[in-house]
This record gives sequence, C-alpha cells and structure tokens, in this order.
Amino acid sequence: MIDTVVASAGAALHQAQRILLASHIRPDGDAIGSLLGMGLALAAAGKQVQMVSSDGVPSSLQHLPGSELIAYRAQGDFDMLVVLDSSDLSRVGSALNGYREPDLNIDHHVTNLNFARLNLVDTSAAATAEMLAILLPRWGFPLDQASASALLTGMITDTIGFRTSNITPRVMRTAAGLMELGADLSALYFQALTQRSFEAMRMWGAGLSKLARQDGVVWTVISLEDRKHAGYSGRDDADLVNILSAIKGAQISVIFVEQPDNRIKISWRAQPGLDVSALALRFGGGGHPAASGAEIEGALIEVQNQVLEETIQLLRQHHPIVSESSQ
Ligand SMILES: [Mn+2]
Repeated sequence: MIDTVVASAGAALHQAQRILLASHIRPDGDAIGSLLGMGLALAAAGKQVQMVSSDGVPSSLQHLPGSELIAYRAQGDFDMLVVLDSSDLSRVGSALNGYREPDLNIDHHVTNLNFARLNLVDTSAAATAEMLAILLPRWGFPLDQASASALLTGMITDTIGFRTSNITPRVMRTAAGLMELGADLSALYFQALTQRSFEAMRMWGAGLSKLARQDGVVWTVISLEDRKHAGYSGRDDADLVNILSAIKGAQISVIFVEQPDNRIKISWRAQPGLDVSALALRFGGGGHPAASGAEIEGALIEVQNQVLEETIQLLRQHHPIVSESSQ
C-alpha cells in the first residue's frame, strides 16, 4: 500500500459525513466482519453509515453485534462509497442499487482490479479485516469490543482459524490487539468456524460419499438433489472444500455445487506453492493462490470435465509461485 493513498483515504473518510460501505455477494466472515468492523468504528466517530450486502448476513455470522444493521440495498444519498474485500465491482452484486463509482477500494485479493478512485490493496494481508484493524486506528477511528470482534471474525474465517500459509507474525499481533480490546477469540472461533447446522452436516455426507481423485486432485459434487435432501437452504458447499483439502495427497481440491438455471459454482483449494487464482480467473471468477472460486453456466458433467482437465493440467505444470511480496 502506498502511504500517500493511505493518507488520502483517511482524509476522505474524515471529510465525508454519509458513508456507504459495501462488500461482496455470498458474503463470508471477512466480508461481513470488514463491513461491521469499519461501519461500527465510523459510526462511533459520529458518521452516518449505511452497510450493504446483496445477500444479507449468513446465519453463522448473525451473532455479531450490529449485523442487524446491514441492509440488502443502498438507499438515500452518500458522500462516499467504500467497497470492501471485493476484487471487482461486479462482486458487489445489486447492493449498490445503481449508486455511483466507488471512492475507496480496500482489499487483499491478488485478482483485485483497482476499480476505485483510491485503491488500498495489500496482497500480503491475510484478510481485509486485518488491513482494517491496522488502518482504522491509524486513521483516527478507534476500535471497541464490537468492531474488534467483527474484525477478528474476518481474520479467523479467511485464515480458516489461523491455518493458512499466509499467516505472519503481523497477523498474530494484530489478532492479539483485537483480543486486548475485548474480542473473545474462542467464542468467535466456535461461532463462525466450528459450529455447523445439522442440515450442512447432512449435505457434507452426500458430498463425501462421492469423493473422487486423480493425480493429486481430489473433488466431489453437490447436486441440487443432495441439497434438497439434506434440507440445506444455502447455495454454497457449507465449506466442505476445506475438509477435502485436508485429505492426504490432495494437492488441489475442487468442489462443484449445482445451482438452479444451469449454473455450477466451483471452489478450489490448493496446497502452498500452487496458484489456483489464475485458473478461477479463466473461468470468470477470482480469489487467492490457495483459495479461489468461480460460477459458470453449463451442464454439471460438462463443466466438471472441463474444469478437472484444466486443474489436472495446472498440477502437471506444477507452477510454484516465486515468493512474490510474501512477508
Ligand atoms: Mn477476504
């Protein structure tokens, strides 16, 4: 991040009175945690804040204080628009309700397109929430227990409980700082990451019963029928892909989740040294070297064959990342 851009962003936030904060579709803990962490800190400083998320707040994150304030769509006038944890503007979905171009983009995805007037993109950060935990106090917006809890949740979920290869001493120090503000690590960890609904577990069962592998690639499929049978109301894989990546010998794991309207949602997870983000980008998605996703149109079997072929191809090339800006 460039210091002058950090300073300009802070000045713009202090100048603005009505601030709109938006994050990405199918929000995860970092999307909601960043939204709430920044929104609550700005509100505590006397700003009029509106937080929006096209797909609302998942039930696994509704325990966070302030989550009931998050709306589906922007309404009214704003002086400043901030987009969080989103690599491009289309990721925000319908939440902006036709509102103008973003003033500030804060994100950590390598696939970020720098789509705003001011762009703060730090690909060495483990979560957007980690960036905000450092930036907000630096800008003079102090954190309290509620905003610290939201940001710690973003860090916990994006790092799968501090397990990803991008964990640095800075991540742990930042997390410790949030704990000092009253964020309860073990409770937040359990609520956002460990606890699962009965229906999600039943759907995992359906997915696990169809596990397959070839050349270090492990995959499975969740059909619309599996989801219906399990009684699972989400349209995602309930994070089953993270379980697949724990399988010994799995260099890359892939999950295919059938959607209505002939669409397939794909998630990849890769072991350190492999980069699945370019693969996801080719299929119209994006993400991180170790965790990416895409959603494409087509019949399940055709999509599956094409994606697996290219994934296995990637593994054959075994394209290790030349340690680029990883601190
Ligand atoms: Mn994130």
